[in-house]
Amino acid sequence: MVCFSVVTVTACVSKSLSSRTVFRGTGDGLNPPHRSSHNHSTEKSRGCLSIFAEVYRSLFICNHDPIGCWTGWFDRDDPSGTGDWETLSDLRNEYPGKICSKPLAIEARTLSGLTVAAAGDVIYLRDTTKGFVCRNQDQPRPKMCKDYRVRFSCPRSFCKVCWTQWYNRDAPSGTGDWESLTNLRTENPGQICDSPMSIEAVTSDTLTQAVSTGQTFIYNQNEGLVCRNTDQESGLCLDYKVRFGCPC
Ligand SMILES: [Ca+2]
Ligand SMILES: [Ca+2]
Repeated sequence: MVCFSVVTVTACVSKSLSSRTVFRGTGDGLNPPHRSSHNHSTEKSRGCLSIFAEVYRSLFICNHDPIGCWTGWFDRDDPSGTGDWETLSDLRNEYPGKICSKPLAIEARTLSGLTVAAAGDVIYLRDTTKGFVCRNQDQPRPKMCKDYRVRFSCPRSFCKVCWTQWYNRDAPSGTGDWESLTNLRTENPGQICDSPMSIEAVTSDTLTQAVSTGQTFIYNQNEGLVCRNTDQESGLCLDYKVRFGCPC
């Protein structure tokens, strides 16, 4: 996989901005943005546009989706018996078709969100062929395993995502633009899946991809987007809208 250099990106973006070209996202988050039809352009910027499209694609793949997609979180067992058994064979039986045949990575967290390292348990098994097991017998008595959930990274060919509608619940006129998943779930009950696989955010006016605005914010599928005015050089966030990618 080839990533373009920062120098190339900077030069290209600089040319684009000088010619007042605005880039728009295509909506699926995986394809390059296209140019708004009412913006000025020059031959230089058009050449730059194609470069930028490829840069965007490469940056997106390299920085945001390095190995495909993550499944939702799975939690089929609790540690009340011999331990917390979240094995791939059991999970596949309970959730047919939800996990790819050859996961590329596995992540385990406690139900409260702690990493394995932070939880401090002795883990018996954690790999992409058998899954995850924490045995109570491996913990110093009388400690038991914590309750874990797991998810798996799968190849791109497995990544089927269905997008929710766009949400824009807030404007940055107060402390910032709060499009947090918690707030959106509260205000739109039952509309957003339990474990979104991805998120896309764009500005509400020009549909610019959030990652291209240069602003600082929290931005992930587990928390949504939270942009605080105090974190911006300009002192004001742009107005964003968000949508979430869910398992189909
Ligand atoms: Ca569990
Ligand atoms: Ca907003």
